[in-house]
Amino acid sequence: MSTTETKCPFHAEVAGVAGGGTTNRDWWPNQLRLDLLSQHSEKSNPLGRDFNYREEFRKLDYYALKKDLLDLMTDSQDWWPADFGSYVGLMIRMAWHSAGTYRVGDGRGGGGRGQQRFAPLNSWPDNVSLDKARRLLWPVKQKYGQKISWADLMILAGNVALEHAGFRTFGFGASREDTWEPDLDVYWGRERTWLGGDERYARGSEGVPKAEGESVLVSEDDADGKVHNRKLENPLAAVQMGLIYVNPEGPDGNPDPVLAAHDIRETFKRMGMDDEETVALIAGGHTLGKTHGAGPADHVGPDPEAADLEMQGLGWANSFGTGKGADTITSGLEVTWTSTPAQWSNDFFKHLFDFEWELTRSPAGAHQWVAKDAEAFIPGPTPDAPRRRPSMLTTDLALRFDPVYGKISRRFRDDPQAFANAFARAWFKLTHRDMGPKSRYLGPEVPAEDLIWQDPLPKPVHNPTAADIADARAKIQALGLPVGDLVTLAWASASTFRGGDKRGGANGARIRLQPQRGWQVNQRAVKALEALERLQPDTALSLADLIVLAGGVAIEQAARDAGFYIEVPFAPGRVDALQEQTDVESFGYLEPFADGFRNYLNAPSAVPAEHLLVDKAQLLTLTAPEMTVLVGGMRALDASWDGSRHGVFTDRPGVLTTDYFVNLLDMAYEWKATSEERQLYEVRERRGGAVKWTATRVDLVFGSNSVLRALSEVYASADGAEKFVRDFVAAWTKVMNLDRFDLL
Ligand code: HEB
Repeated sequence: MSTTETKCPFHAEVAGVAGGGTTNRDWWPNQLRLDLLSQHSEKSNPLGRDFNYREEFRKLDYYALKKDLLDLMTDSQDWWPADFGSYVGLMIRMAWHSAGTYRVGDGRGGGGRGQQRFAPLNSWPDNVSLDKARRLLWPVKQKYGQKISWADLMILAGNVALEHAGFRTFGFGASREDTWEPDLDVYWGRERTWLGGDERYARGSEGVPKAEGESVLVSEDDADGKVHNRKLENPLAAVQMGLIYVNPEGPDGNPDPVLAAHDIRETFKRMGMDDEETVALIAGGHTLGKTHGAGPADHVGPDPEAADLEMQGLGWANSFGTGKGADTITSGLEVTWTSTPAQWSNDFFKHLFDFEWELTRSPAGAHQWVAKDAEAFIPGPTPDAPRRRPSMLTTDLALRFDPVYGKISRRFRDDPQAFANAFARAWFKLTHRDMGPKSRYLGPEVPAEDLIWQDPLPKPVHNPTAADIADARAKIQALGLPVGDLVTLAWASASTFRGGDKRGGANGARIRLQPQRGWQVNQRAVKALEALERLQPDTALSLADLIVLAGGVAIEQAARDAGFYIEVPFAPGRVDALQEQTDVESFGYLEPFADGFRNYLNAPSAVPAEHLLVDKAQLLTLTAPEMTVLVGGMRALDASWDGSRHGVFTDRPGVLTTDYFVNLLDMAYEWKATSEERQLYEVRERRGGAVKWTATRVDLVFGSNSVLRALSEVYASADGAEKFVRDFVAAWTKVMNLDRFDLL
């Protein structure tokens, strides 16, 4: 892995068959990715609409499963013999790589969806040999069938491996439901070679493509006097294409532990890990198992996705020696950290500080470090293999030579209990932080303690009756606030939800807390919020419920004004979180750079705003029709983030009409760009040339993109008005309830 730059497997083209040939994406590479909004449909899922994983999991004999997993750890198979007679290292690495793709920046990636089974992850250079780990698990998966998902099983196998090694884990929660096809939405970077290129970095003063607004980065000159001025593109959390995090040999293969620490700090931060968690995780993981680089990388065959049919989904066939056991080539590094690689210990830190380290090369030619003047007391992977000296990766030495990591590492060396405790908690966070609220966790090993990264919610204090709700409705109406104000507020509250990690949403009313309250995009919403905050004590509802109810009341009013009597469904039961239950930094990642639904764009963007709209819609788990009806509806309702009228193509703002679609598609108007920078447009009457409205790219894309235009035509048609109101209310209600896992 680290010694070669494998070419992307572009095969001879499959032609003359359905789906073959030059595709729309080849002709128009910048086409809007509406396909992201129809992923993982029922059509790809063999379990069907009625399958309920929570119910299925309840039928699982959890402890029997754990027993089988424990037994598996030492049940070495001839086709892939266990190092040291134990698979614990392999299983822990599988679980870590499953969870470790998570990025806090957009909440995508992570172990919650069983994606390691599919490309690209099943074939990432960093995931070499994990195909074997999953194949070893298959008999267990087969035995328990749908009662345990692959996604849960991979993480649980990591936990059981740690327990097998004598480590006491912090707990385990299930509920990671499998997907059945590769995710299309996760941006992994734009390089076209594995581990190659560095397009994700802007260097020096050249500046970053400002697609995601800010650039979080490594600062210019750090205390150590070295210059670290390369900037990693957001929301990426790995330094190279095909890696989970960082290059084990150091930045671009430069074996400098201090520079490696900078990459580690940046990438682990993007998974939401601080320095202490990072040190604990790396050292804890590398307390067990070994790395594999018995020979040159050119002995290794194609990855699973590129391998021949008869490989049956396995990849990286190895022609070196026996191709397995002591001859295994995985990373190309050949390191064993501790004297008991199948048993938990404090050896990692002991060795890290007891020895001085000498730069050497693995049999595969990769940079690694060996303990100077040490005896050869570390076991080899097989009983007959000679003992070796302790060895480390460049990134391991970072835990000693970075001043901040070094301090933490010394503390852990001297206090094994503190280390074990920190690792247990960090491992639990690593493997659970993409699962959403703790209420979703299943199984007998869910820890009682609330953790701040779970975005905890208080126990409900309100239990409103139908009369209470009716009373609150009347009081909301009596406030006399504009429809657009209340709709913007409810949207602001609910639309922080991210399908990837199931964070955000209206429950908790965190819009009243920092940081949401201070976000630029919420400026207008906060005004309506203040009115509802004053009203709330006179009602029997939580503020979170009141905000959502008020949005519904406004929409009902707007529909009535358009001639439709429709009830916006309302499911009470939300609670109000406290500031101390809200990690300000971590919630900061939920701030939208763009929210096309409210016509918000934080700054001029290299990525066209309509693409950012699709990105946001995908986080909200919306389909293209839902996105369409919501944008059209919110424009009609005059619900832009700042009260501006871009895209409000109607003479009756605040009324739930189809005017947005009708006027957008009307040939009586023409559209002209007025400002390149802010990407604004004027809509003029063709006859006479008077400026009728203004618009953004997000508005005009519904007329310009052929698929969105087709959807817009449905609502612009003479028979579209009632359907529009119904569809809008349905999509709106979906958004309001995205985080209501209690309703499922
Ligand atoms: Fe690790 C292994 C790197 C972190 C756990 N790693 C490993 C290897 C490498 C690495 C290269 C080898 C592979 C082979 O086989 O060859 N890591 C790394 C890096 C990082 C890490 C660079 C960042 C700094 N780990 C980590 C973590 C964890 C881990 C965090 C958990 C927690 N690993 C691990 C394990 C192992 C490894 C367990 C072993 C495996 C076996 O034994 O098989």
